[in-house]
Amino acid sequence: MGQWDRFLVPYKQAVDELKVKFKGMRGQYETDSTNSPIEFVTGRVKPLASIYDKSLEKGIPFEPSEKLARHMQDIAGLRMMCQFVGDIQTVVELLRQRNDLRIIEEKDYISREKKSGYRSYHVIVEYPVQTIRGEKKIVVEIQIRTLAMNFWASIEHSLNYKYKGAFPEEIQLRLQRAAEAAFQLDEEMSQIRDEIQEAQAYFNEYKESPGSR
Ligand code: 0O2
Repeated sequence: MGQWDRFLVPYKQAVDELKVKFKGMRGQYETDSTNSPIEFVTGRVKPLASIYDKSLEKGIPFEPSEKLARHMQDIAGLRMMCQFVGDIQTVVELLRQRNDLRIIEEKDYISREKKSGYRSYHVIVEYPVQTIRGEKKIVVEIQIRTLAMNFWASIEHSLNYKYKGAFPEEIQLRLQRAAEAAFQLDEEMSQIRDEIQEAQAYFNEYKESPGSR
């Protein structure tokens, strides 16, 4: 096994464990027949090519080291998607209450979006994994965002690969307008949240016991 593979093993373990735990949170809401603030969860270990690009950007030597682990906080990354903007704070609160991780930093790109138009709430945590050589604390970035924010971010992210961040003016403008439209969509959906959730609860009940209404 190469040095990088060995370095990334505990990151993969952290991502795998947290994915199970966070999906479990959603499952518990379902069992309680309560609307879940978590719609779905994804996770990944940052691909080596992205670690390389970011280490160049940040001026960190590209080697599997403690220095890299300290300065690159998103080698292990989880994403928690929510239906409504209001759910995001509920999820953050759920994270604050957990005793299997320690919050190091919170970055609120929702109240103050990035210049690109990017919106999300980032929680950087320290999560201990148990290895055969003892406990290892792993830094994990958890991005919490609505489905609309996620849609925008994934489109912008793929365009970024093509243009390396240097978007033609026309595309830049459209992306900013699209970010604004996604924000408006979130606002509108929040306004009719009660109606939507009542319909979803009705549908879930129907799935469980058709013919009871
Ligand atoms: P990938 O491919 O998702 O891994 P900082 O040192 O705090 O200023 P840093 O470490 O880059 O900056 O952290 P930041 O900006 O808080 O968050 C990093 C991650 O957030 C990014 O990882 C993206 O996943 C996401 N992100 C931040 N800004 C944008 C943006 O404008 N558009 C999109 N689509 N995503 C964004 P990576 O490493 O860039 O990419």
